[in-house]
Amino acid sequence: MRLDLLRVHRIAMPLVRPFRTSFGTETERDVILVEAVTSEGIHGWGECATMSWPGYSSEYSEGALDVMRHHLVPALAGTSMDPLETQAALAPVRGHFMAKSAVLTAMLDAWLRGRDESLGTYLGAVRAQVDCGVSVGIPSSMSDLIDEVDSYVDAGYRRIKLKMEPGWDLEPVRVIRERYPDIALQTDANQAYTRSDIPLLAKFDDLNLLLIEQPLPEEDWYGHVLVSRACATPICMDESILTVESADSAIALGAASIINIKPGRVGGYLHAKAIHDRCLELGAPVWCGGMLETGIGRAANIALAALPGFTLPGDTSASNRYFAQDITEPFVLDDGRLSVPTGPGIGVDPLPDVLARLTVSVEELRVDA
Ligand code: SMG
Ligand code: MG
Repeated sequence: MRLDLLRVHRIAMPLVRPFRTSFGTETERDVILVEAVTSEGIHGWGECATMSWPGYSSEYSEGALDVMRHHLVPALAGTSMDPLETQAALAPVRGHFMAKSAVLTAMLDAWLRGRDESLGTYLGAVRAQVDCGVSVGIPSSMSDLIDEVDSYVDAGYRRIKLKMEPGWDLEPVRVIRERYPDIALQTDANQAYTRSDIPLLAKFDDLNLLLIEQPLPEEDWYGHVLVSRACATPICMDESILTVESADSAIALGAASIINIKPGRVGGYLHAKAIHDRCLELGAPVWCGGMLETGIGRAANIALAALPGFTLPGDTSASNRYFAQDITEPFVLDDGRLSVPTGPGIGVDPLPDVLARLTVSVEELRVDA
């Protein structure tokens, strides 16, 4: 089996509510779906985790498209569909992990469909359902926060994550902790603090949080060591972790004790599994992050979250947390959990009519033999 072409679909997905973080607000997901078409006519799908602008990290959708067109697709010339071989073919291109992940996942999905094997089985999933958390954006008022959290608790989510930034941190988290004394609760700063905020971060110790995620800029490794020393609350890294070695460094240096694994951020599911495997060896818990994925990216993330080291609930929420209409059959919460797809590959397909309705543009990238 050979790769014939990659079809890149650009889709506009309105979010059910704006999602504000310390770096900006998303109102619509600018989604790139990569469709791999093989010489045998098998179609595989991968979703790019980029947003339309480089606020979460340096990657963004136009940049991902550019690197796919000019660097990734040309690098695939002559390779087989074997996942290790395709991953190796893209390795000479530095960075651009989200673009690589989308391409590699589409190819992996096609390859697995050809073998009639599910992604979960291939990765080593050990459970049929995964515990789900939900990430709550920075709202415009405390009462909006309370209403949103109430709705998620009522829906059965097993963990609540509150986005925070300077000026919206200790007080809202305390309000939610007092309202829900026993709920699993954590925060995510998306790099919004500096070393001078360490005394403030230490005050979260009173609030019995699972973790504080990425308090400082992604490059500030020693700063995270200082935060970890000052706080009893476990520190988790998201943006800083790009490779197995960075995860290993985070744990060894004491910069973090928990790792958020996002397949897009680390260059695909094989790298994500490798980080999981290393953290499992080290005894460091991991959990599956989210990038407001459609059902395509979500299906694959849920398969990953079923690996044994994913012991904390992920940002793997139900479709209706994000979209009125998902691009696949919706993922529906069942007692705070989502089921791992069991069909071949990622186990889901885009609904053709929905895809057609939401598509902004389609581009075919041919792979030279
Ligand atoms: O997919 O539920 C989701 C979003 C989870 O909070 C989430 N992601 O830093 O962890 C993170 C953010 C990045 C979102 S970029 C808009
Ligand atoms: Mg995060």
